[in-house]
Amino acid sequence: MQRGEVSDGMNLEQIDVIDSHTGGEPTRVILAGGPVLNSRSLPECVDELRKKHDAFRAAVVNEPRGSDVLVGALLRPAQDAAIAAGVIFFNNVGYLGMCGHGTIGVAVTLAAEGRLDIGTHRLETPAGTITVTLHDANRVSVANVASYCYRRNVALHVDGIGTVHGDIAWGGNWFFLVSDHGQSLELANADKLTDWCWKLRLALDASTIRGAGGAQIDHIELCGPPSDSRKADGRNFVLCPGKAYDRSPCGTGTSAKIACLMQSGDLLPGETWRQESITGSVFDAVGELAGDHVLPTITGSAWVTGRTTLIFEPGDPFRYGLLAAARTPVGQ
Ligand code: PYC
Repeated sequence: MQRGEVSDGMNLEQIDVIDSHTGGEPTRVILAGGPVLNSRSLPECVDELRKKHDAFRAAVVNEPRGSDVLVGALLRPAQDAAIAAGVIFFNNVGYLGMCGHGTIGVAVTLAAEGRLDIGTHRLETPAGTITVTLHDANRVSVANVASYCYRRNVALHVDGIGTVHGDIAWGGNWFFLVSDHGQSLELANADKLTDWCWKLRLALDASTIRGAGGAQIDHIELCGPPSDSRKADGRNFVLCPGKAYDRSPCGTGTSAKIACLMQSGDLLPGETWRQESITGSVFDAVGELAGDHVLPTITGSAWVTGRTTLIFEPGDPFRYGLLAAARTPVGQ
């Protein structure tokens, strides 16, 4: 067996990774090792990973080697020579269609490894092809997948909270964007915000409210005013599918947000929206209108935080992650 190869989804040795953070939110890029996938298209690869090698996902990002907040990125050779690489993002409970902070982390990581030059490159994700522009060692713009607001002002009854209203929007993942939350979007309030949003998430799953084509809405985004209007135009708190909150302003969540703003005429094409997270990190977002969709470009910075070899000893009782067996994604 090759170094790091997973022969049956349960047979890991060593995997080389580089960790980075984008606006506080971590990304772990797998440089060497990982499952041998027989599928060609990225959506098929995700399916194969989910069905045959999910232990690999859990082992790479979950405790004791990672944490709930970590997003993993598995690189794949691109199908098309004009595309630099394919990338599959995953988290503590499953796989993401696209990940904005993760894409910025991947670009900065590949640049640090000498595998991506300053300039513009295309990457393939399960949600579609995106374009990244590496401005320097840390600063990256991501021209994300076409985004849109699907439904506005949808009422949701939440036990113990009452009725809240949200816009349902796609930015590469599905979001329920809530403004009438009455919550203080402060880092010191993160535990309370997490519990509050999780109640919304459970209520959404129990309801018939879905994204287009019946898709599960697995990200909750609370929107509010910025800490300082000289620094940002809005602040958010985004709760991800596995109950971890995004420390960055969330690239796909910011895309969903500006899609809603642009499609209601509250943000003009070419006008910059500065989206702040509860940690105070900021993404700049600008969009163009394209028919029923918005084409968002998100700009942020990432920094490499570590180079590590993950080791999977055969006798380790938590070889595949502490919570691998215990955790089941809501609604799946
Ligand atoms: O930046 O798009 C993003 C993201 C999604 C989940 C965590 N970060």
